[in-house]
Amino acid sequence: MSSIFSIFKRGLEKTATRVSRSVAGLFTGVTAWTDETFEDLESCLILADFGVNASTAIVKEVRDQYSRGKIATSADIFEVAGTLVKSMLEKNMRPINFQNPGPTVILFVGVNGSGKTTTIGKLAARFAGEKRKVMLAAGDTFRAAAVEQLELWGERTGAAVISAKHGADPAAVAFDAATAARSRGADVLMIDTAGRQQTKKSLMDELAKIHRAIDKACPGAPHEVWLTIDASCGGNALSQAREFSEVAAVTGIVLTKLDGSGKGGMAVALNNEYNLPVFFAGMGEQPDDLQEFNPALYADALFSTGEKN
Ligand SMILES: Nc1nc2c(ncn2[C@@H]2O[C@H](COP(=O)(O)OP(=O)(O)O)[C@@H](O)[C@H]2O)c(=O)[nH]1
Ligand SMILES: [Mg+2]
Repeated sequence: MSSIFSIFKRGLEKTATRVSRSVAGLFTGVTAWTDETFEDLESCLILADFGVNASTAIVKEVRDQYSRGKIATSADIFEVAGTLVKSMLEKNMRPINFQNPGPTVILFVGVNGSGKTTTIGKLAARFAGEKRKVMLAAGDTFRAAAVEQLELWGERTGAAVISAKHGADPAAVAFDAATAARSRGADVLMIDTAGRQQTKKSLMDELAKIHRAIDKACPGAPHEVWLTIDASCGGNALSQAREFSEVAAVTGIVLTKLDGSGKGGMAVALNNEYNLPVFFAGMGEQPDDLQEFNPALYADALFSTGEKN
């Protein structure tokens, strides 16, 4: 547990430092908290990308407890914020919809560069480590490099990769992969997709076609549709989430690059806006840096000033 906490702590360090500095700054030389103090506190949280709704809720709780004389220091604020953030995140958590018998089919969607292929590779390593038979489908047929990138992860993790030549129909690749996953008795099939299309309508059509192809080969699948989001995009991450939840039946989120910026509050904003569980968080480039999302560790890493073991 301690090492996983240290991954969260390191991954969220930039955000935590930024929040604690700016919040502590609000209280230097302040004897009584005023409307202005609370407004500034809200701005600090919004700047760290907690989102307007969550920031308002945190400030409301802080204000409430302050007026009842329950809290008095900036350290108290961290405690209130940590507790609230943890419970906000927990309410959307659920286990992965693993099928028994398999295959469990997980479709990955998200803009180019958000971390789909890397996440699939890292999860292939994780699931293989849990003794699951993993297969991968190179559904991003747009770019030859994307297929090679997935094949490399296949070699590293021992997962079979179903691919087709550059420019092939991604729905056909998904169909072949789901068929193969069934006949070969795979436990998990993860399907990569391209993140870009000329228009939103064509992206929607393509994802719907992939969805139908998977369901045809493997009735009821995909069992999960995960949207990868680059947390360092800030507000843009929220608009990506909106776009993709309109074009695909997204069931969960993988938040990547939490380490990349001081915008680690994004997990909270996404949760509040879309009520989707965050399944994994990427906090660096190493396989171990992709961790199962844990609201308590996340909240502690952001708001605890002391060390935890
Ligand atoms: N720092 C950091 N980099 C990441 C993380 N996840 C992915 N990346 C990097 O982001 C870049 C784009 O990732 P990729 O998986 O190719 O994105 P895709 O286009 O959605 O498939 C690569 O250079 C990855 O190494 C993360 O959690 N942290
Ligand atoms: Mg890719």
